[in-house]
Amino acid sequence: MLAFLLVAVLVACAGPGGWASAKEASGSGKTENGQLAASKASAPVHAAKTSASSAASFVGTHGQLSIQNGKLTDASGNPVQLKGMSSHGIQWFGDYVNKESMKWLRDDWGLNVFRVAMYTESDGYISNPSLKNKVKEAVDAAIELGVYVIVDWHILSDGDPNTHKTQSKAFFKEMAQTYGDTPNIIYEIANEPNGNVNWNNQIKPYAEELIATIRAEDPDNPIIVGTGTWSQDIHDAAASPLTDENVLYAVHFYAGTHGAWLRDRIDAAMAQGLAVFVSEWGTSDASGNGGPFLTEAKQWTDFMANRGISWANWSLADKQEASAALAPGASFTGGWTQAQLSASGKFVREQMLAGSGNTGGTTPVVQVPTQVKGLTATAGNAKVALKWNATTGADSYIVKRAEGGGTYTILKKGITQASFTDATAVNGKTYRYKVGAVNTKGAGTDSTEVTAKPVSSSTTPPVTPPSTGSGNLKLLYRILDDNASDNALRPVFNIRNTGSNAVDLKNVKVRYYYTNEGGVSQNYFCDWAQIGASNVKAAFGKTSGSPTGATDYVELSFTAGTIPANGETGEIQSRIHKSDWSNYDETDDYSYKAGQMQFGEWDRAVVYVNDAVAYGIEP
Ligand code: DCB
Repeated sequence: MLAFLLVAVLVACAGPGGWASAKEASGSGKTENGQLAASKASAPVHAAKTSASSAASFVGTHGQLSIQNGKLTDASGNPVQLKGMSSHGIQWFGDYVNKESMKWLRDDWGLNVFRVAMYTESDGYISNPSLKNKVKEAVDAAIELGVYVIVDWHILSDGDPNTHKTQSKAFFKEMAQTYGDTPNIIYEIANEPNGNVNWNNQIKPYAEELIATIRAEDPDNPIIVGTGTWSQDIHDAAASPLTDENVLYAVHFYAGTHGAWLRDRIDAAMAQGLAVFVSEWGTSDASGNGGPFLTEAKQWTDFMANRGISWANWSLADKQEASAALAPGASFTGGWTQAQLSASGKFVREQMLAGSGNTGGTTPVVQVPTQVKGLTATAGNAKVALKWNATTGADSYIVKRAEGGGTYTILKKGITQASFTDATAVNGKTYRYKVGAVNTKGAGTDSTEVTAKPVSSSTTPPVTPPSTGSGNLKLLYRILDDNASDNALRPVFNIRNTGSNAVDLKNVKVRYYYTNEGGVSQNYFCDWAQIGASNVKAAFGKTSGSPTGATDYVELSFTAGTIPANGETGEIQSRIHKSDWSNYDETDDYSYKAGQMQFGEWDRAVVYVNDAVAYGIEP
């Protein structure tokens, strides 16, 4: 609170409120900046927009950023460390990018910068240019909330930033024209160059062209430039830096993969005068999963704090992967309790709050939780399994039960997960259930009610595998990205059961055959599955007899679930990487079908039931 008051006083002294005063403050003692301030102040749209943010906001206080002596510096000439979150790919997790969530992050986490990660490929901007609207929503929100915002051109499978240079230039030109007159925006022109590209031949020429494009519209806001090998090769940039004065160089790290050697590289580059921005880092390993490695991550956050290096953490998403900050089902609009943060999210929030002058969680007024939504009841043998959506503001849940047409009584209090099994239900009786969420302020509105009638297992319909390796199962297949030479295989499967018996997934396997160039070990990730990604397991194997396009296979198996009669598993999104992250050539892979972006039957991947071929043709 004290910090808040001080800030308000400082800004009040600097001039008449809001954005213009911040700009004027930047002019004090610096003619060059003063002139810029004047020209920017004449841009009506954003002057008006920005003044909507409170004068004591972070950007209101710090104003125009620049690089001075290799450090990110505010309008008053003081070094400033920005800390915040990166979105996940906005084509997948864009729902978490909005003014409400950003406000929550600002007030409860101490965030002062937000990074919008707009993938170029993988269903990103190149095939879906309307993603630009999400970027603009984020920038507008950041301006209103008085925080900085990084617009990230998220190249990844397109390792060479020149691949989509034409689109990149048009995109940043528009961003700079629209937002160049606010001090909020920071441009990140190439997330992670990788593959067969290096600083001198591809990245630096690209950066020079992009910087010229941006500078024609915006003379001074910071530009972050990615470096080679997924933004780890800062030494190459240090050996041949760019001439623009307000450039920062990206280093990205994942605590389970990158350690002291990369920190040493940063120190060496800083000693050579480079300004470094860790515009993406994760507590996981470099796949985005594994860990979280919090001890290693703490070495990194301490390192960055000691040097004043700004950072953005990957990622604001509820994906089932260690680097995601939110628990599955967390609200899109903030209000997250500790239970709705992942282990990584809790850690990152602490690191963001550290030294921010914000004690977190004290500013927002606690309100009763919102109504519990999505309640379902599944009857079993003498039990009923209840599930619901994690609810904004909930510290715990209360399950209430009524028998037949009777009145409700409390069945269980203090539940901290979004599920509960009623093991006291009696077979043959009909029960009604409701769930309410509570916190220190009180109880929210109960959910709508659901009913269930448990029955003894002898009367539940049998789950039987098809008698023979029958024709009851079919495999539907599609690809998640159409880049056949990046570092990931991304087949998506959906197993369809056309028979009249449910099939127990424990008896089912799927094999996908391909060539493993280089023969290194590999890792499998189930990115998403309707049957639950954690129920999908994978093993790698080698074929015999050298069939064409199939040195190796990955075999999926399932620890739970059934495919209902005339039903499907739903999507099983798979991703396979080599342990050294080198590229695949998928074009000749036995089970790969180029261009198959929509589901279709595909018999070049094989479904087994009880280890006998049930569908498809082995290579
Ligand atoms: C970077 C990317 C980022 C990626 C994370 C973690 O990639 F900038 O997009 O995020 O680091 O790998 C992951 C998400 C996953 C998603 C996947 C593909 O967390 O949910 O499925 O992107 O879109 C890196 C960083 C470092 C290295 C390799 C990669 N490395 N990489 O050092 O080898 O290959 O993606």
